[in-house]
Amino acid sequence: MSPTRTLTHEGEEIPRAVRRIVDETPILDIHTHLFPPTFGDMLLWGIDELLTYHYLVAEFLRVTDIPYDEFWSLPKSVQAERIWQTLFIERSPVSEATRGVVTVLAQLGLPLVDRNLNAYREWFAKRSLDFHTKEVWEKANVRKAIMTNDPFDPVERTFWEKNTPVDKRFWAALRIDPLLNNWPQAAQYLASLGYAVKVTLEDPTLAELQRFLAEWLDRMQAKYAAISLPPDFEYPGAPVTSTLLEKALLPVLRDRNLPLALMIGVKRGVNPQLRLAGDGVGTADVSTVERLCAAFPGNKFMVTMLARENQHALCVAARKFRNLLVFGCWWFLNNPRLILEMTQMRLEMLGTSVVLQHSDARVLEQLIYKWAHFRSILAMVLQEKYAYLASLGWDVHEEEMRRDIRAVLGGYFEDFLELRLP
Ligand code: FIX
Ligand code: ZN
Repeated sequence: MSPTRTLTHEGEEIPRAVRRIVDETPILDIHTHLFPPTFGDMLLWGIDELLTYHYLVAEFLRVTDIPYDEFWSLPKSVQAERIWQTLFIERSPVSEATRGVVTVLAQLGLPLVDRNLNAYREWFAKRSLDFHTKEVWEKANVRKAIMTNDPFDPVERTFWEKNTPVDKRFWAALRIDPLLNNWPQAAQYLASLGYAVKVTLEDPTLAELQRFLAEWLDRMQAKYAAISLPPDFEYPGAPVTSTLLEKALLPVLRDRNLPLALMIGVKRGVNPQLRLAGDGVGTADVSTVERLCAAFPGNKFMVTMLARENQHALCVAARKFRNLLVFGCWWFLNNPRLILEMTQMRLEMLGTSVVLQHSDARVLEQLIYKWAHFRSILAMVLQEKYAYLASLGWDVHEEEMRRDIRAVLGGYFEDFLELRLP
């Protein structure tokens, strides 16, 4: 039996080496709601945006009796002040979303003793957005962020139609929720854009729909198309849904060797008075993912599911289908306890053929906390995995750790993009 090793091949203590490499590895963040500064107000940033993040709105509204409409009528700065006072001063910021704001303030070097919101505001007000964006990117150590780009949003659409520059830190993803979730409304909107699309899915409409998809995938140079779906999403399912997938979306994506991202399990508007904060979660059927992967072996699917209950079966499905990439601890799963469970399970079932996390950042500075918090958990999980290998005498090389960590922090998505299926 070789002597128990606790060092890497290069002679560094394994826990220290893992943490260092996890921190040093730049991240490809494959799902965010961020935009480049050239997209103007679509890029949310600063302390008031951080405090009015819909996760915090939900946590605020549950502990106050303010009428919903009264809250929504308040200026954003007043909403932020109420949330700061209620969740950070009258209560300790121990939830993941409140703790995240404190992480951001700490990493940006702002004093936390005084808890002076107006002093924070003055600091942010003095920041030039370009410099600030650069500093946030560096602190989060993100190499690219993939956006959520919605041609059904008339505001965002104009930025694309004007060929607004997108800098190299950003890639696009074509988001097309209305297509499968509200086809009649989507058809009406596409017709208003000049596509000869009717609600009845006859061949001319399908051809026009393929033209729309191709034009926007190419205009954005999108890396994937994405749809969020309710827990009861099924394939085969409603005839319209099956036809839209089989005769429009999947053929166009296959021709371009681009994946379809399915984000399954969201119940939109369970409490509509909370607006963006009003969505809920439901357990979905992983069999639908299996049937899609089996029915379309030449298409690539990226899947994240919102219910904790779906995670193990999704890992099993990924073991069966090489055209299935599992990604992220999405939304209500993005809490340390669940991230730890999912990260261990995914590494143990999929090795490094998985993208373990995405940030879902809506506000620029969230990149800092979402990735700082995840890196701590990833390091803890990998320290145990590599220490075990070393204890048996396996030679743990730094370059191999770096390779593995880059994969699970987005590199595997790049490999998946290159994958050409027969
Ligand atoms: O569908 C999505 O992209 C979700 O991530 C959003 O709808 C959600 O509001 C969110 O930002 C969760 O983190
Ligand atoms: Zn999202």
